[in-house]
Amino acid sequence: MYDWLNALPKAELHLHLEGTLEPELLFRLARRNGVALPWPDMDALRAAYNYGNLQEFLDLYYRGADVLRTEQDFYDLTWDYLVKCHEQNVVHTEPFFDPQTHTDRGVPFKVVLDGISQALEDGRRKLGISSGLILSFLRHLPEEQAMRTLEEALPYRDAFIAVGLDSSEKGFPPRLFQRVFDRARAEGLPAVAHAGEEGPPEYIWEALDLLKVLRIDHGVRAAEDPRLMARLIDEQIPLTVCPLSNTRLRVFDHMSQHNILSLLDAGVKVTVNSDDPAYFGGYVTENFHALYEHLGMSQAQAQALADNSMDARILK
Ligand code: ES4
Ligand code: ZN
Repeated sequence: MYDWLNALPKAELHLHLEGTLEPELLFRLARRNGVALPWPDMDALRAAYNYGNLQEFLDLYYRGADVLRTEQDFYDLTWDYLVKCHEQNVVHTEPFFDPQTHTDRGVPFKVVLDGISQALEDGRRKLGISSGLILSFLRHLPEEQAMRTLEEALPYRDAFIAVGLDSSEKGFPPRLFQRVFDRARAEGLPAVAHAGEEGPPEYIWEALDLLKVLRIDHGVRAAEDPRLMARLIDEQIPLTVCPLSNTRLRVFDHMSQHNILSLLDAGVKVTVNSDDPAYFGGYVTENFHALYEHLGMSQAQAQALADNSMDARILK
């Protein structure tokens, strides 16, 4: 079944480039850039990949991202991910990057963007993988900083297909970012947002009604709200679900309790994605395979999930 799932042509719609930083590359870049690390070796780092919730993961993810300094670093990070896509028949990807994670450390916006964009271009040319980059704002920081980031990005408007919203969810509702999303829309940039991962269904309503998103990232807590479920089904709003992420971050205690196939069978347009594969133990195929192993996903369900991912692309 692994090989069959791997061979399915699919799109990935929820992937943080910073979350593809494998321990090997992290240590190599630390050495290349002379960055001191708090872990003596890769095994010690891997031992830290044991999170009680989203925030515990994010603390490690931002710490890891500190080794990314040069344009070449961002190129290498993105290229390694695209090679994985190629191996797993991900024919289209719409990855996120978090510019504030880098600009707040003094890495210029253009350094980050140029490294990523060059790798995406090489991915199109050498691997045949189509792609569109999503600029994601950090919701644990004030809206003014997101607005400044958007303004810094607008000279490179054509390098993006959309804006997104990520980082710590609880206590940072989508409504706090309405003005920056209004501004992005006025510039012709569509939106997506993380909502209903750890946060309540109300955050999904706000993302739809105030930020006017085309897709919800995660969204698994929609199942708690029957009116919201009816809307997602009626309007066929895609949810970019990340099964291994949800179990690693304890959104569900065990994969056998994950609700993705119930959502699919109820008529919700759900897709399978890897979120932060270096930190959660697998890329897209491993996420599909976990659904087969623990939820008894059929080939027809897998095909429907893969078809949904192709349909839910922003870049058609
Ligand atoms: C993230 Cl799993 C997850 N949730 C929210 N923000 C994120 N940034 C990177 N991974
Ligand atoms: Zn995410």
